[in-house]
Formats: sequence, C-alpha cells, structure tokens
Amino acid sequence: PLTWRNQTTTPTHKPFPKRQSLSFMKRRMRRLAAQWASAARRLDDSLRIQWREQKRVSILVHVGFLTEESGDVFSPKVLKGGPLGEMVQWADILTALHVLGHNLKISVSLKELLLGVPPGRGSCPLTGPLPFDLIYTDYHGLQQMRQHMGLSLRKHKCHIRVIDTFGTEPAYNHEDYATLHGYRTNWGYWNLNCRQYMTMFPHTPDNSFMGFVAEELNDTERLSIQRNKVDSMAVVYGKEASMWKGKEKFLAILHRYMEIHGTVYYETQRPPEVPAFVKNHGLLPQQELQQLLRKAKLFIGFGFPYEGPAPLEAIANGCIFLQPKFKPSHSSLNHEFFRGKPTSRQCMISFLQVEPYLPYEYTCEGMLERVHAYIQNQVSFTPPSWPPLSALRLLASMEGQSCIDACQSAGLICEPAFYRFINIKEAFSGLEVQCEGLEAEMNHIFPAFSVESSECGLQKDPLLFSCAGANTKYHRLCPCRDYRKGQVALCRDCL
Ligand code: U2F
Repeated sequence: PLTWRNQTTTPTHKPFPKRQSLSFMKRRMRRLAAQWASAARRLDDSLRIQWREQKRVSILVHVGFLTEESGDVFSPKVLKGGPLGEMVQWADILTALHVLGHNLKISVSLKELLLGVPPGRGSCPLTGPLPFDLIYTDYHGLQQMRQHMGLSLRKHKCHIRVIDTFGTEPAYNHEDYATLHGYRTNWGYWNLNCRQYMTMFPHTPDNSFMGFVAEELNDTERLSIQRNKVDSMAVVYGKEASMWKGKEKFLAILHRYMEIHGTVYYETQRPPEVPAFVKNHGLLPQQELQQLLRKAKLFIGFGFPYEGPAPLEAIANGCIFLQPKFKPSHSSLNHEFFRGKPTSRQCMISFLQVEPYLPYEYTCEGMLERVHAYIQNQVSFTPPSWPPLSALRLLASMEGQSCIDACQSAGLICEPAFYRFINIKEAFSGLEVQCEGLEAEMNHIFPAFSVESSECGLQKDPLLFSCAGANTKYHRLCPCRDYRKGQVALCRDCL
C-alpha cells in the first residue's frame, strides 16, 4: 500500500465534471476509435508471438496539468484558441494504453489521485509494493505526488513516466549539477533516469519519444485529395489572434499569390490582428480543420507555435508546410517562450516540400508498437540491456558536436542506454585516442577527450550521460545505434 501524507479527508467518487479539455479528448478518442481498432488488428498479426507473452500491467494515469489544483489553465481556453497539442497527446496515450489491454486508472484531479491509490496503514516511509506497475503523469502531477507522498515517492521513482512536451536534458535533470552549473529551471532537477521523460517529438534520444498520432488516409482519400487540391489556397498556423500580431505585411505579400484562410477564435467581432482579406473560419472542430487542410496547398506559420500536431496533420493531408527560420535559433537561452524549460534545444526550421506523408511512428499502429515496446522492455533501466547491445556502434564526435549530431551524421541515433558500456578507458584506445591524463568527473560532456591537451574524461555519475551535451573543446564518445525506418525510438532488433 502507498502512504499519502496530509490526507485528512476521505475522497468520494464523483463523475468527471464537464470540462472542455476532457470533452475535447473524448471527441478525439471517439473519432479515431476505428483507426485504433484496425491498427491493433494489424499489429496483432505482425507481433503475434510476443503479443501473447506480453505483460499486462496496472497503470495509474494522473494528468497533472488538467487538475484544478494546478490551476487547470487549459480547459477554459479549449474553445478559445488555446493550446490543444497536450490534449491531443494525452488522448492518444490513454487510447494506446487501453488498446494494448493494460489495466488503467485515470485521474484528472487531486481527489481522484488520492482515491486511485489506496491509503496505506503506516506512516512514511512506506513499505510494501506499489499498487501500480507504472504511473504516467506530467511535471504538475509529479509536484502533487511529492506533496502528498513525501519521501515515499523516492522509492517508487522508477515506476514513473513523465509526459514532458519539450523534453528534459540530463544537465537539467540532475539536481546538484543543475544547481552548480546554471542549469536549474522551473521544471527539471528530479534526478530521474532521463528516459523516464516522454516527449511530444523526438527532441533528444536522452528522453523517450512518446509522440501522438495523426489520421491516416486510405487510397481513395489520397486520390481525392490530390484531385481536389486548390493550388492557390493557404491556411495559416495560429488559432489565437495574438499569434497574428504584426504580420500584416507578411500576409499582404502572401495574399498577392494565394487566398488566405485562418482558423482564429473570435467571439463576436473579427479580431483586428486578422486582415479583412483573410477568410477566417473561426476555431474549427478537428475534423473540419482536416477538411480544410485537404483542399489547401500550403500551411504557413508565423514562427509561433514553434511545433505542434497541426503541421503534421497538414503534411499528412498533402500540404506544404512553411515556417520562418530564426537567426539566431530560439531556445531557452535567448527566448521568453523557452526560458525556464529544462533544455537548450534550438528551434531550427527550414522550408519543407512534401507529398501527403505520415511517418509510421505517428500512425496508430506505430504508436501502439512503440508504447508496447516501452512497457515490455523499459522496466527498470538496469541490465540486461535494452536495446540489445549488439546494436551498439561507438563513434567520436567532432569538436563541439553533440552525440545527437555525431550519430545522426553517420545515419544512426544516439542511445543513452549504451553509455555505461562505453564509459571505460578501453573505449578511448578502441578509437585510437591517446590519453595522457584520464579523470572521472561529473560533467555532462563526458565521456569525452580533448585533442589539444590529450586529456580524456570519464563520466562519474550515470545520471549525467547526455546525448544532447556539446562543448567546443571536446570530442565526445558517442554510443550510437541503428533505428527502424519510420520508428526512430526502436532499433532493428528491439522487438
Ligand atoms: C502547440 O499547441 P497547439 O495546440 O497550438 O498545437 P497545434 O499544432 O495548433 O495543434 C493542436 C490541435 O489543434 C487542432 C489541430 C491539432 O490537432 O487539429 N485544431 C483544431 O481542432 N481546430 C483548429 O481550428 C485548429 C487546430 C504545442 F503542441 C504545445 O505543446 C505548445 O504548448 C503550444 C504553444 O502554444 O503549441
């Protein structure tokens, strides 16, 4: 049994109050139900043997950002152009876990959280097993659990998976290191294994890519989209009027070439930020936006939102997606939106030209395959190794290059699970690096070497193994692996 601190009231069971965020998620689940079902059937055929052997686990899903206790700032904005990306992802995660046949308990309020986890008999620290094999939550949920579980949370840390849109890099996750070296932010410093953070996009392989899905087309739909494309029709990426501010000139030029459509929320009057020549449909239900994208040739952003599900949906519906490129790239170091987020990732966006295209990892089947692999294999993050060690390829990065980039330029992906196998002095000799000095240090760049000083460094703290880290003075040792086409999270022999 789990023990909860400060639990003074006995929670009572109440149905979910009507909240727009939950209604949005429910509508999405219903609309995509048939796609999920047929994906499950296909996966069932291809994974038949493993399927039968799969562990069914008991999972608590606590969606912290939707709880009233964390302010629930999203719900009131669902119908007003506020962010929907996070709700798209949570709806898909819930569906995937359900379709995979696991036993789910869902909580979107502190009361439900306390009700979902039976109160223990003793006081902290708790003994006894956790009533759940896994807990999916977010940073808000994690805070709430810490508040209510106190020290006992530590014991159950390895069961937790944090849905973390923007990602958390190792230097930000390690509490002491972050505090000492200027990486302390509003969110990081939980000392988790970084693969416990599950992101919306595959930002850094230090984290696990969770993703979401976009709708798939059948052959008839594909043909009809290609036939009915209106070459001169553009849709703007930005459902909130503030995103259009100061873009009049940009829009006037675009309007010389194309008819411009928008889906900007308004109450009674047209928002002044949206020029009169724009055909504004108001915020559309998801399926109506899909229809608009099927006709449009171009989906065009103003830079913000930087990323989200909509561009993927546009590309899947045969649009070209254009987004401005920033110089210098925006990141938590120079831009308000990213400030305080536990990552130094830069947003580099270039012009894309696409045919209707949806990578396998963003299909229902791809998401089911990936989540299934995580649940079955990412159990304790300790040996035996997953991914299998046979996939390891050791590389040295160029000076100043991260392992993400070094592996990528060799057609591979950085695999943080392999760092512990290459954090040895033999790895340097294997790459014919002469080390005059060899130290073990807490530094998120290590294992690495400097050619100038002939110094080699090993990593002292496994929590600091980082694919994302880079430093102009060092070549890094990089544990790379192969990946499945269209499913970067998994190596060829991972299933
Ligand atoms: C991103 O969140 P957003 O909600 O702004 O992400 P979008 O890419 O706009 O897409 C979210 C969904 O909104 C839907 C669309 C997408 O699935 O089908 N939608 C709609 O239903 N009706 C419309 O008229 C227009 C879009 C990002 F995902 C978050 O992580 C960030 O927090 C956020 C920052 O603003 O940007």
